[in-house]
Amino acid sequence: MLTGFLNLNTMKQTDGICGEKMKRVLSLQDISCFGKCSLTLAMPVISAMGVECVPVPTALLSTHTGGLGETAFLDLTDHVMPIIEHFKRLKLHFDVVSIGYLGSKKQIDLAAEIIDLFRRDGAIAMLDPVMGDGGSLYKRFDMEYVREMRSLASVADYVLPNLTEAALLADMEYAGESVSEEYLERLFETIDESFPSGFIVTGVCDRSSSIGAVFHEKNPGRNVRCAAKRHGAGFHGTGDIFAAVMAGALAKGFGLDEAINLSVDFTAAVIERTLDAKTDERHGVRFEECLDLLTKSAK
Ligand code: PXL
Repeated sequence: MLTGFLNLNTMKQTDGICGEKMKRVLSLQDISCFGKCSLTLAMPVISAMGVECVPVPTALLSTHTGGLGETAFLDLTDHVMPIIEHFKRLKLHFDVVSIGYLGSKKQIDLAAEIIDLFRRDGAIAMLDPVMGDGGSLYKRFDMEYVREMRSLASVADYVLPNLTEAALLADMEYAGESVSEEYLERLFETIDESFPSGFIVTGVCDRSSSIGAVFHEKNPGRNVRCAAKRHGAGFHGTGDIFAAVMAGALAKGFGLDEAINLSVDFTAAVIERTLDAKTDERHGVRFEECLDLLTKSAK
């Protein structure tokens, strides 16, 4: 007989009954075993910020689909709603619902339903509309998928596309990573007309040697840039790192500027560490050695 442990049978299954509430993020995306992306980044990154990350895996893959060969793939679409229904029975509260890589129209529809369910209780809905990079769509996606993603983007509070995804969502041409102010003006004008959500566009370079995120503030109308030193190297999973830090920061109640700055700075630190370590681009980023920075700055 164990003594000194909580009696689990007498604990009521309602949220927050056991003491001080922790901020909590629901992270809906795939789990790829090797290659460091989606949930294998979101869970440690959000945890390092002192925020609970509750994963809801949409699929299980051996690796990401970015150049490591044929993946083993298990679709978990049919398991998502039973998990969510259990959470609802437990009356779990989420501060942020964060949506990452999805794989089908059915998963996009599920994501919209989950946003609707938890936003009623005050959750912030954040979407990383993962579809492509460098002007091309990732494997497995097509223009029909882009149209579906547009409808999901219109129900999120914040959308975090890179320039490729922003161009696809806005139905504009992709103009590379170093875009002019005039291009950004046009992009945000189209976005503002088509989406009620706030867009934070990532991976934007300027003429000097910096890279970062741009957010369009509607009132007063201006583009806010948060930038860090540019190293000219791209690593798989940096968009997922950015999104994970954003989710943790929004859950903690950081202001938008503060959340974006933290996400840009942490992503830049991780890229710098990965470059120093001369890591294979496909093997992902050396974020583990930078987590202490995040824990300190997310206090
Ligand atoms: O990093 C985005 C991502 C997430 N999950 C899977 C991917 C990718 C990008 O290629 O393939 C499975």
